[in-house]
Amino acid sequence: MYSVRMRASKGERHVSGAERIVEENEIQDTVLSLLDAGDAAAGKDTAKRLLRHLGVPLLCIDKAFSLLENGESMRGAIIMDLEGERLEPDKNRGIRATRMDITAEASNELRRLLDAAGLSLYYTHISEALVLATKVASVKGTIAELCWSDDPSYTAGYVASKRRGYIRIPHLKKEGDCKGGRVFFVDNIDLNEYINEIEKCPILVDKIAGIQSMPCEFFI
Ligand code: WAQ
Ligand code: MG
Repeated sequence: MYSVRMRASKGERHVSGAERIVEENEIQDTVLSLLDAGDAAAGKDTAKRLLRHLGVPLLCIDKAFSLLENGESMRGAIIMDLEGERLEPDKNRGIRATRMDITAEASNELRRLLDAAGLSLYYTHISEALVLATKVASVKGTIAELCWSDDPSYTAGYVASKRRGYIRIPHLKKEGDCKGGRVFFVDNIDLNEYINEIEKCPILVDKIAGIQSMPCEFFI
């Protein structure tokens, strides 16, 4: 395997660093992804615009970001209503979306599309997150989901919704930051029914609609 290391500095000042150990066929994608020492502030801005576009009030968006940026790590997700109230019964654990998977056929199609888009390195993360987000978006009462990983070396996240699909944002935090999490924004739900559906109803993803670039109106 190969060690790929990146360090960026301006004058004496360290700007960012990251490293991976990867297989030979992954070197090129890895170098590109490390060079893209992207701008988390711009990513957050894009995510906020998307959430506004989906009808999530600014108050909720600000609260959600502050919870994910500063909160303790949770096993599950925050449920937030459109007044900004947290509804999950256990605030330390959150609610866990479970009982979901993807068919072999849809999974192959996803792999083919990600390869073509130069995203094969992220296949596992994307596939897992896409399946989870598809389930969450399909449950009645979900307006949108905001997510980014708590893995310090994984900066990507997404805004997902039934209306606009899974919108991937490569940088929602800086390399090395171990804060992350998920917020399900909901409206008009019966809480017990909602939790029951998220946790207990099985969902099998059997079709991938496609991949496209983010509509430019969401960039700053
Ligand atoms: N149900 C609800 N919340 C969950 C679940 C679940 N099954 N699993 C994780 N979470 C919450 C929990 O608070 C974690 O700390 C947080 O989400 C992040 O989980 O490249 O890797 O597994 O397009 O670190 C998204 C971008 C990556 C993928 C998400 O999440 C891409 C990721 P992680
Ligand atoms: Mg994690």
